[in-house]
Amino acid sequence: MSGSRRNKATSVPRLPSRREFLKGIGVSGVLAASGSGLTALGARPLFPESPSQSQLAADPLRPQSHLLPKRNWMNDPNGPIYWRGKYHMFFQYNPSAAVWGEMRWAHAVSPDMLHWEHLPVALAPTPGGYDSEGCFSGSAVIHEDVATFLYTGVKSVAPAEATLRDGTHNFLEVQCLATSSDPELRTLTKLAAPVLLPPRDPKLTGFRDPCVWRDGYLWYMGVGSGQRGVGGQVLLYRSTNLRQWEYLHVLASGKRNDKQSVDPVDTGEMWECPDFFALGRKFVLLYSTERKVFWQIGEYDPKELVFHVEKSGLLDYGAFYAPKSQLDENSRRILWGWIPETRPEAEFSAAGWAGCMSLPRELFIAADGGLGLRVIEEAAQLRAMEFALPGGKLSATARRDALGQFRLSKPSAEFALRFAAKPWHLELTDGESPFFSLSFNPHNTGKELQIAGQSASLASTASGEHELRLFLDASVVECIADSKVSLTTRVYKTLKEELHLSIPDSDLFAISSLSVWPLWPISPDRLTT
Ligand code: DQQ
Repeated sequence: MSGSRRNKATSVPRLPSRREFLKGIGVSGVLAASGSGLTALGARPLFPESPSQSQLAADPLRPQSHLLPKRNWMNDPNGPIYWRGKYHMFFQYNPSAAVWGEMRWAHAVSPDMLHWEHLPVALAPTPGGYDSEGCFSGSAVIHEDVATFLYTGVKSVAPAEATLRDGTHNFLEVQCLATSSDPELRTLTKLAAPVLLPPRDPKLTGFRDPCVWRDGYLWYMGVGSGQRGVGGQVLLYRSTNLRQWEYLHVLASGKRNDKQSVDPVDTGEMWECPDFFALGRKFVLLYSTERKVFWQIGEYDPKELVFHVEKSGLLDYGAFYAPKSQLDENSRRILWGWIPETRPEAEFSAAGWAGCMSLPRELFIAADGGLGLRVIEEAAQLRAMEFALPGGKLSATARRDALGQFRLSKPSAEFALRFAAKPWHLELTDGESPFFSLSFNPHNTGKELQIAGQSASLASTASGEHELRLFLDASVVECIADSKVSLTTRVYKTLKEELHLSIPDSDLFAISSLSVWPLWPISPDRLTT
């Protein structure tokens, strides 16, 4: 489901379900007979063309400074938490192939949110259990000094009983709990029964992705949901112990639109991965639907438990989905998102890996009351030697000569630009063809910023100046402009030669400053750990 939907979002054909996928490669009979899936095939290699570890490590399209599993598919960040001096990241993961399926929680740990070590899978489906078809997204909190995980368990049921009906799957979704007393969170113990069942309502479009927060001695949980013909919703529950939950009311709700699709995520009638938290003096709700992530900022009435939305917007214009936030050790609100593939499924499946985690982004309330975001300043430790285009009174010729010195041996760099509200265009090129291009045109209303063929709206500023930070990491491009507008995209090109920068003479003075730092990889190879 999720994988298929995501790839529609990014103009990639729908992914097959696991069953369809296995049937496609001729193993459905074996699967059905064994009942236990991919490992039951004995000596017959299931993915004969699956790349080796060294091929994966050398794949030039694999990011070097982002978190991703050594191989196979990943999607949403789950339960990111700072615990006992370390950052723990869990994420949706398929251990068997680079396509969505068999969802479980992979686990990685970091001292600094940048460098990661992979640990064994933390949560996996229990055969015959309420999560037998998948451990979907959720949250981690600390309750009475015990790390506690709330996640959605899914199992196949008859269509009439299903809460997730996307045209491919009929899943019953229930909220489940697991705990860990292990300081490294390596071992999670599940409760025998779910802690929350879905409401019985034929119009329900889904019931998943719990986000959990505490207010005093009470716990609250928002569950992603919606109503057919009405819109997406977040359902609010309350508990004292995370085990018994009382339904309160709808915390937030979308509007009806007349889009038609079997999958309610496509019509906006199902909100996935809600995240609700205090930020400065306001509250923020994030939710994912129609392949995009939206934010709402407003006041939260602590007595009535009602969220009054004041401002709303789009979190990212590109390939960024199902984000989840956490507090870091200094109480900053840090956001993580899944960066999906935008190339055809056959390509990423053959590559043996799919998806990566965004860099950590700090959230704040911007001066205009909207959502502000920036890659954490500690990412500067990944910078190698700076190239800076001289500004000031230098002539165009002197600037051109300086630009001519610029070389990048790998597509892995951070760019920082300041520019006036005048059109400009730059290309990073290996001499044969542009690797990617970046341009700004204040007259192109609603599409002022263009990156590798994708556009974003960048409104004028009071000062008339803009700033932009862009991280290029192999096939991943993460760009944030004016600490407000985010555009994450993918570029699937391999380099023939070193990259250089090309800026037309006429545009040289529109860019008041340009710095580029090659990025240090976060591990000795491309395997993250
Ligand atoms: N991905 C998970 C779901 C969630 C979706 C399944 C969003 O829990 O709704 O992999 O990408």
